[in-house]
Amino acid sequence: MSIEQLAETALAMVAPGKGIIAIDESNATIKKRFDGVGIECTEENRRAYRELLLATPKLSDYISGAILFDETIRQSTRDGVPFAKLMADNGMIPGIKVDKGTHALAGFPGEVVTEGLDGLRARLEEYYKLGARFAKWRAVINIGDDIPSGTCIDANAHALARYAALCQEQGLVPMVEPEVIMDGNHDIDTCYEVTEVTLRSLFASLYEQNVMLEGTILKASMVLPGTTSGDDASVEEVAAATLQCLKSTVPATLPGIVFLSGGQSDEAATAHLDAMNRMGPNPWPLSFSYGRAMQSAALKLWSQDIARNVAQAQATVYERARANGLAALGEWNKAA
Ligand code: 5MM
Repeated sequence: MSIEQLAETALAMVAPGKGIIAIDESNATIKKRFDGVGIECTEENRRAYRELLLATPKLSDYISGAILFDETIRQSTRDGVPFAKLMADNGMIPGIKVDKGTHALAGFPGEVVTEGLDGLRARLEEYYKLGARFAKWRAVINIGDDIPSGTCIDANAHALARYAALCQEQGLVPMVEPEVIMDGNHDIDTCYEVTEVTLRSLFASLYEQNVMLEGTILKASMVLPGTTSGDDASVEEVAAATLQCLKSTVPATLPGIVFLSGGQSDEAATAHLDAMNRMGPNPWPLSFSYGRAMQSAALKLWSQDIARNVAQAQATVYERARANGLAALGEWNKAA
């Protein structure tokens, strides 16, 4: 796969006013989400829910692609259209989560490393055949007493870079996601420092592994005070700190940065993205790859009557996509 083709896909993922919907919850995570609203976590309910999301009318107005889970990329609509085909037919790029989740980092209590490199080349080859054109791997960095350690940050960066190199070899754009977790009583400056060190380590590893940045997308967390810190940061403070941190660590050759929502409210996730884009021009397009901040409202609505509420839930997905698409341009109007 040529770098030009990878770069073309990467640029399409962050096309002006468009972002990604993350629906790559593993079965354990989607069970938690379904349990929260009283939906039984059967394979058919997971399929029906993912169909609802992907078949939302005119979703591609604001959505360039979706990250799927292994089970989902093998599933089809009720009428038998494979989800990857449904997406491609509607102008959206299929993506696939390829990490195998986080595991305790031996010797470092409280810290985790993401696994999944063994056999990855063959899995990527299969996902490409199934229609995927980008992949995602998420590393988790926790903040707490004396953590994160440099060892944890570097181990995760190394795995992300090895994954990214394999993706490019197999023709998939790697979305690299080092998530600095919001939980904890740390202040916003600590989150800034941890995010800065994490991104420095990541880009050093990507360079060492010969990853072409022109064919790579960063999925970043925002710089926020810890959820139990009792601190409040204004929308402008979060946006300014996040932008400053990214500008001092992320090369301008990267085609784009998309954010995760990480447990922020729907409105906060949209407002922060909007503020960052209003503060531009920035070196790269800044867009979204939200999971919860794209889905929560729709899931709640659907759960009230899964047979009858499909269209209503889809209207909610469209509304969230529209708000975030406008925020990706710095044109979101809270009141509208
Ligand atoms: C959708 O959730 C993804 C994680 O799933 P597992 O924990 O089951 O592997 C997650 O990587 C997600 O893509 C990102 O964190 C963005 O989602 P949020 O909800 O943080 O925007």
